[in-house]
Amino acid sequence: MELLKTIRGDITKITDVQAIVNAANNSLLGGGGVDGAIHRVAGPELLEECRTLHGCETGKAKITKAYKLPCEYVIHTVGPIWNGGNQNEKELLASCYLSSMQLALEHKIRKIAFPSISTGVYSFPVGLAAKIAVNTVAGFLKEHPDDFDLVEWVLFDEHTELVYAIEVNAHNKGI
Ligand code: AR6
Repeated sequence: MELLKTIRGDITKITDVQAIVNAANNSLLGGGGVDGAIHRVAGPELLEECRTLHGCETGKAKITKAYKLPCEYVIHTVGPIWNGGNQNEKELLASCYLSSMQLALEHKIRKIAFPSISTGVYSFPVGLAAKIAVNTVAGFLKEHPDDFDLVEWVLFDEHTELVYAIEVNAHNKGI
């Protein structure tokens, strides 16, 4: 079975993982997009726990319980805002994936779902984001070959799903 997958859908409805990743902002106090959807479904206790974390730096990640979501944990990471590409955006996006995977490892999370971090409100180009996402996670899995069973990207729209699927398929075929 392949470790890396893509699926089209709503990440708040995913039932086959222990953790979902939230594309949050520095405050960790909620927002629009996938962040808004996660807070809505998890309920107000998620915001209460997030208040105790005192925000998160761009490229880093923090973990909470998942409350009413059908998984155990939410890993909140803060993607970079795309600003033309010369402001460390690529490295910061890679750092989001590494920080999230590292937290998952520390919590013995073997199945995890990501959204397309930074490609909505934060305007990161989808093709570049997909390459960074898949290459970074694949590199991490290579260093931790026995620690994960599934990493899936849950993509909200058809175009984003297609772009990530191309990267994941190329990786799975060893291209
Ligand atoms: N499930 C999966 N993907 C989703 C969902 C969902 N329920 N809802 C939206 N997406 P965005 P960003 C997709 O804007 O660019 C928030 O206000 C969406 O179509 O959610 O990292 C935060 O608080 C897009 O492909 O995140 C921050 O302020 C992808 O998720 C800011 O937005 C990411 O879009 C973060 O911006």
